[in-house]
Amino acid sequence: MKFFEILSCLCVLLTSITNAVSDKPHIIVLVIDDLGWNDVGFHGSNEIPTPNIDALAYNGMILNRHYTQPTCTPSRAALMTGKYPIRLGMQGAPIGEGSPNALPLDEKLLPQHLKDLGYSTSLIGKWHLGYYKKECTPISRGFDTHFGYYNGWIRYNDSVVFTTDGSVSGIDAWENNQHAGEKLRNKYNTDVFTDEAINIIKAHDTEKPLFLDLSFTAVHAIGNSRLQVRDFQQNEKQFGYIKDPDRRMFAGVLSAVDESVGKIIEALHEKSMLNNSIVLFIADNGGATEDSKGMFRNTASNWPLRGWKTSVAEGGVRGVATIWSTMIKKKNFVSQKIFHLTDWLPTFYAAGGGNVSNLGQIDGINQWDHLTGKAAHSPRKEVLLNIDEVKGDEAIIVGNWKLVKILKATTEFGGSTGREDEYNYNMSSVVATTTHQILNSYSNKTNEDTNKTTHQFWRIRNHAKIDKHCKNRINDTNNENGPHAKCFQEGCLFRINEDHCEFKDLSKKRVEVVSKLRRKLVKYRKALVKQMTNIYDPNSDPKYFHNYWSPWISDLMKVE
Ligand SMILES: *[C@@H]1O[C@H](CO)[C@@H](O)[C@H](O)[C@H]1NC(C)=O
Ligand SMILES: *[C@@H]1O[C@H](CO)[C@@H](O)[C@H](O)[C@H]1NC(C)=O
Ligand SMILES: *[C@@H]1O[C@H](CO)[C@@H](O)[C@H](O)[C@H]1NC(C)=O
Ligand SMILES: *[C@@H]1O[C@H](CO)[C@@H](O)[C@H](O)[C@H]1NC(C)=O
Ligand SMILES: *[C@@H]1O[C@H](CO)[C@@H](O)[C@H](O)[C@H]1NC(C)=O
Ligand SMILES: *[C@@H]1O[C@H](CO)[C@@H](O)[C@H](O)[C@H]1NC(C)=O
Ligand SMILES: [Ca+2]
Repeated sequence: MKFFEILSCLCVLLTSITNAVSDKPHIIVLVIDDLGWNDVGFHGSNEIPTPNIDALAYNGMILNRHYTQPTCTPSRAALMTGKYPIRLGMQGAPIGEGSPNALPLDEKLLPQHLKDLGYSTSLIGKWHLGYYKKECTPISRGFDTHFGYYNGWIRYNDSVVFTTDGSVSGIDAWENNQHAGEKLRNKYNTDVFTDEAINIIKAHDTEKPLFLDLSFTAVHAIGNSRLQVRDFQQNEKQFGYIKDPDRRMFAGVLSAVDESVGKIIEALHEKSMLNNSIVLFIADNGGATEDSKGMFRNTASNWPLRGWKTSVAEGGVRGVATIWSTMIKKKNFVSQKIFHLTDWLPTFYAAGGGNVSNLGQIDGINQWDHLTGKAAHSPRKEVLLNIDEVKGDEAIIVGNWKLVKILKATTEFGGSTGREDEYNYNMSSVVATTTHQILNSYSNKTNEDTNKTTHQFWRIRNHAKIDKHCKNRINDTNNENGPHAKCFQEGCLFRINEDHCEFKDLSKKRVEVVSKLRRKLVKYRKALVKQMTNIYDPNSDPKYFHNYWSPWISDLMKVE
């Protein structure tokens, strides 16, 4: 027997011993791409029913101040490393198709840490952290399995993706580094990803803890063709009451995600895993609203927040988030505490029984004791939202204050309010979901009458709505010359715990606060690694790789 064979036998033995006594929670993360603050029913919109997502939220803990990065790649880098993207050179634009950039290979990622604790790890859907060589792809970076794609988006019906200028295109669909285009061709990818997730749950050996990262294409736009739904005619009928045809498409895309959430909860329940699971539902960044003018606007709504995807205004970085687990102390609750994407790495590591001091220097803060009620106070008091040294955007929150400098083009208010008279929110339909029935069966309120539940859920929804903090904003039209503070040159200071809509600049009145926050930014700037820039490499053209976007650089080629 060779040495490494003995070693691997030993490992198997050791793992099976720890398995037998393992009570580590399963961790399920649902990442929705470019979902807006006001797209879910539980934040107050009546426009698009999201009964399963809302049931998850009302039964769990709504994280009403969960901060992300302004765009996809930086957010996913933060989630995977527990570090602010400025430390990785990933604070700028998302990785472009055929661009030889990637999350630095010396970083140890969330799934790798969880594997140390005995977890099986699976990624379904989007990666977007680089693929120019095989070593950068999910399978090489801690995921036991991956079914999905490497770039920032794919078409919902056939996994094709184009470069931004539309000149080059190819298929982006992979299953454990093998071509998987056929599995996504002529199907709707939200459904395919959901079925894959259910298969992983069904096949899971429950003695082992599972980390499942389900990262949807939805509700990301697909270049200039915007969005795609499962069945266009049916969708037009179902959402005919929404006047904007693009928003009707958005409603269909989001509804499919809502159905998926219900199916995942059901699968976990049927497999008897849910009682020992953490389910986290998050947006990776703010919605790309109708006003965002970019190629990737999806008619999401961040109303009443200001700004959109790419912005460090709240609309770009205050993401939808809710968490459910029997282990979480305060359920049926809206948390106003600050969370950041980087927190999940140490939080999950701690939940899995790891000692967070093994994680080294990270920006993420372990929130597990806070979530489970072992610690009375939230450990996070400040968050760096970003420093983009090329665009000039930057923002930091310390305590009640936010110091922010933003590009003019991304600070307007916009998005559908979903509060028009013709819409009604149907709480009964939330309580009627199987999702609610299942989640409720794990609570102490199985015999509670429906009226009481309905009443409680309305109360939670009122807490999660932030309209009352944005009175000035409510009547403001989408107008960059409006009365709200401009933060393009000197930046603004907002009392963000009250002024959620960044209306009233206090920087001239509270100069000492400004100085304090500036000093913090100076300190962070010292740690900043110059951001990567996208350069399309023509060698990546899918025409050289059977029409697939594929890793195109091998280490051999780099030898001079
Ligand atoms: C997917 O949708 C696009 C855009 O509508 C269309 O051009 C393409 O032919 C579709 N692919 C398949 C396999 O139907
Ligand atoms: C975690 O690790 C640190 C440093 O190795 C050690 O001092 C501490 O006692 C450990 N904590 C637990 C709970 O094991
Ligand atoms: C609300 O949902 C319930 C349960 O699904 C349904 O029976 C009822 O018709 C709905 N009410 C309205 C006004 O749509
Ligand atoms: C969940 O697990 C706890 C502790 O093992 C047990 O007491 C409870 O009955 C379980 N609940 C359900 C709904 O299975
Ligand atoms: C149910 O109530 C018991 C006793 O009050 C408590 O110990 C337990 O944590 C509760 N379980 C849940 C899921 O809230
Ligand atoms: C907003 O507009 C409504 C209707 O025009 C009006 O009743 C309300 O007083 C306005 N609120 C504010 C804060 O201006
Ligand atoms: Ca995104």
